[in-house]
Amino acid sequence: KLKMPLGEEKNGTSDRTIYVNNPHLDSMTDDILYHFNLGTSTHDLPAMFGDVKFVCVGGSAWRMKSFTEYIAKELGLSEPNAEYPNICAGTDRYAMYKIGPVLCVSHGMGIPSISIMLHELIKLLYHAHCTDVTVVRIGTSGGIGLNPGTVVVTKQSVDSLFQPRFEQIILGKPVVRSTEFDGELAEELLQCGKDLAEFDTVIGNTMCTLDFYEGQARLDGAFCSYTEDDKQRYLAEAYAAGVRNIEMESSVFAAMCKLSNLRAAVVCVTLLDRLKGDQLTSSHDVMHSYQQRPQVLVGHYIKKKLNAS
Ligand code: R2B
Ligand code: URA
Repeated sequence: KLKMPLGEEKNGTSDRTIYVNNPHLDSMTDDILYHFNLGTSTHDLPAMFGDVKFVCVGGSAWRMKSFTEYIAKELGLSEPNAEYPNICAGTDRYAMYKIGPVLCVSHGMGIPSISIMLHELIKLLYHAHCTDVTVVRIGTSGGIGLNPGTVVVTKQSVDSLFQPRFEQIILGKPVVRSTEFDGELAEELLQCGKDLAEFDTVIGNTMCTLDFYEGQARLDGAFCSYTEDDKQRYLAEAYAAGVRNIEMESSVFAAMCKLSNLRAAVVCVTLLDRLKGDQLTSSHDVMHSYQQRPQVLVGHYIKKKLNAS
C-alpha cells in the first residue's frame, strides 16, 4: 500500500506523489496526527485535504491566519465576513487554515518544532492522496550585508559550518541528510520578486541554527563568551560561503521535503542586518510590513501558477 521512495526522483517532473518511508504505517489501522488533533479514523482526510496543491508554513499561528485571509483575497475566493476556522482548533500546538488549494500551517520556532509538524503534515498529505504539492516556508531571518526588508529565496540551507547538510541523531547514531532545494522553484520565486518590484529580492544560502542568540553569533544573549571581532569574523566567513540570511528551520524543512518528494522552497524576509547589530529595533509597523513581503511574493507565485494551469 505504501509507496517507498526509490532513492532519487524518477524522471524529474512526472512522478509527484508523496512518499512516506515507514513500513510500520502499513500495519496501523488508525493514524493519529496528535499535534494537529486529526486522525485517519476520526477525519475524512481525502475529503478535507485531497485538493491541496500549495502548503505555506510559517512560525506564527497569527501570521498564517493573516496569510490565509490575504490569499483568499488574492485568489478571489474571499466572501464578505468569511471566517477561516482553525482546522487544528482542538490543540494549541499548531494552527492550520485552508482556502481552496492552499493549506497554511504554523510551525513554531526551531528545528524540533517544525520537524514534528512536518512528520504529521507529510502523513496528512499522504493519507489525503495529494499529488503535485509545493511547500513554501515563509518566514523571518537576520540578514548579512543586506538592507533590512530584503527578501531572500534560499538556494541552499547550510549548517553553522556552512555545509548543506542536516544531521539528526537516530537510535544514538548521527544520520546526515541532504538539504538541497528545487533550483527551478527557487528561480521562479526570485522572478516573482522581480515581477512585483515592490522590495529587494535576492537568492542566497540560508544558515540554519539551533539557537537565536549564541547560535547566531549575537552579543546580546544571557551568555556570550566572544568579542564583537569574533562575531564579525564568523559572519564574514558565512558571507564568503554565500550565506545571506540566518534562521532556525530551513535545514530540516529541506531534508524532510526532499525525502518525501515534495517540491519545496524557503522565502524569508531579513528583519535587520546582522553586520550592524543584534537587537530588533524597528517599529512594530515596519516589522509588520516586512513580514508581509514573503506573503506577497508567495501569493503572487500561487496566483501565477493557478492562472497557468
Ligand atoms: C526566524 O525567526 C524565529 C526567531 O525569532 C525563528 O523561528 C526563525 O527561523
Ligand atoms: N530570525 C532569526 O532566526 N534570526 C534573526 O536575526 C531574526 C529572525
